[in-house]
Amino acid sequence: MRTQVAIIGAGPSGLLLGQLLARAGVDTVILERHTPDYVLGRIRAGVLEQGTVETIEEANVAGRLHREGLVHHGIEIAARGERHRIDFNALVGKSVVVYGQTEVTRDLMDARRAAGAKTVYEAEDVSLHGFDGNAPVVRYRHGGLDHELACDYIAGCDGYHGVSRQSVPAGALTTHERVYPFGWVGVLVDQPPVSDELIYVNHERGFALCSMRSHTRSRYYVQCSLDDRVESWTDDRFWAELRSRLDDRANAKLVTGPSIEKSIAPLRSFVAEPLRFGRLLLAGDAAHIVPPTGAKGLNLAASDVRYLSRALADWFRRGDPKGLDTYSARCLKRIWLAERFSWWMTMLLHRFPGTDSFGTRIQEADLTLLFGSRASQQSLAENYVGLPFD
Ligand code: RFL
Ligand code: PHB
Repeated sequence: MRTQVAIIGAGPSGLLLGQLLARAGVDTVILERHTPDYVLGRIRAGVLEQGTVETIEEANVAGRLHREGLVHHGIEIAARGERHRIDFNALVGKSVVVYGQTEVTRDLMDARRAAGAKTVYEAEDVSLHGFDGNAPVVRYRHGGLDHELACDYIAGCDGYHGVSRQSVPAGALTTHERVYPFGWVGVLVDQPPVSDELIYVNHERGFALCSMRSHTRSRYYVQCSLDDRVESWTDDRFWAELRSRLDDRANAKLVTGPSIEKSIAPLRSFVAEPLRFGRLLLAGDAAHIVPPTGAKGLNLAASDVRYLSRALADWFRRGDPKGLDTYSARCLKRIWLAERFSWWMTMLLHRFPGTDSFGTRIQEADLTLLFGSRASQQSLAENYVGLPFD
């Protein structure tokens, strides 16, 4: 089999890239390790920046997003018994859209199927070869048989644990990492959200977040210990812990119920540089991870894919290598800005086990600055809604 771009991974990065390239007339094959149901079963991000929405529009898959997505003009930050609204409209004249990653992925899967583009699900033992030359090849097993996919470029969209980044020779890659001493336990529930907007909570018992997927489906998180097991978080324990971290007004609105999904995510910051190795290009979580506090993971993936789709289209249509040559540097500029913001939101809102009095006072000063300074609120708003593309 032969294609122009072999895409490894059918998460949001791989599917969005496939759709943008299809619209540019570039042929792709996606190889995905899991089944479509497995991919759709992972409950992850919920907030889309305007730039992400525009990229999804460019891929022509924004119909349901515009019908069902909830436009949010601000968020609330709760700390020290007060709730402060960060008014995106007033501060930066922009908004975000709440629409789950699951739904984005489903829309992209449907569009890919409708376009007749090939996706091989349950592709095993994917291995990447020859990307340092002109004729890369991807080998994999499917249905008990060995297969070979020849291509012009390989897009590594296979997430943090994928094979693409691991295929780069040691020494060609520089990595930067921060592991945080806690995780988030998240619950999805078919009950209306406590508020029209997201509430981020800094509480002495730890961080909490009230988010949503629709007017009837809520997503809640609480900071948990790194060695917690999901089985030890019964629904009753989760609701009691969440209640203990929310203010009276939020608690009066909280409707609990049986969880329809529950999972624990560790928090990590990670960047691998550069994003290009000859004819292998990394995008999304394959190249970088942010802690979810700033809602940047999916948006950053979409930002890589926006640059990559244009770079590949320019190459295949006009033989213009400029986009591919500058791909890594352009992505990394945005990646580091999102890494900084996600790290800062994480430091601001969590309780760090073992932090000394200096660390505690600095966090308090950061909250005082945010609540008292329009400039500080504007900086948060500017980053949260998404920095401009160059
Ligand atoms: P994904 O979504 O991980 O998709 C990668 C795909 O590649 C497949 N794959 C392989 N396929 C073939 N061969 C192999 N060897 C393969 N290895 C892996 C995988 O099965 C998968 O289908 O990466 P992508 O597309 O770059 O998308 C990135 C986003 O998913 C990610 O940034 C966000 O979901 C991050 N994230 C969150 N972001 C937010 O903005 N808000 C959140 O609340 C939020 N919660 C989360 C998250 C990420 C989590 N992870 C990674 C565990 C919660 C969790 C639990
Ligand atoms: C979510 O709805 O899952 C969500 C929203 C905002 C975040 C993280 C997660 O910062």
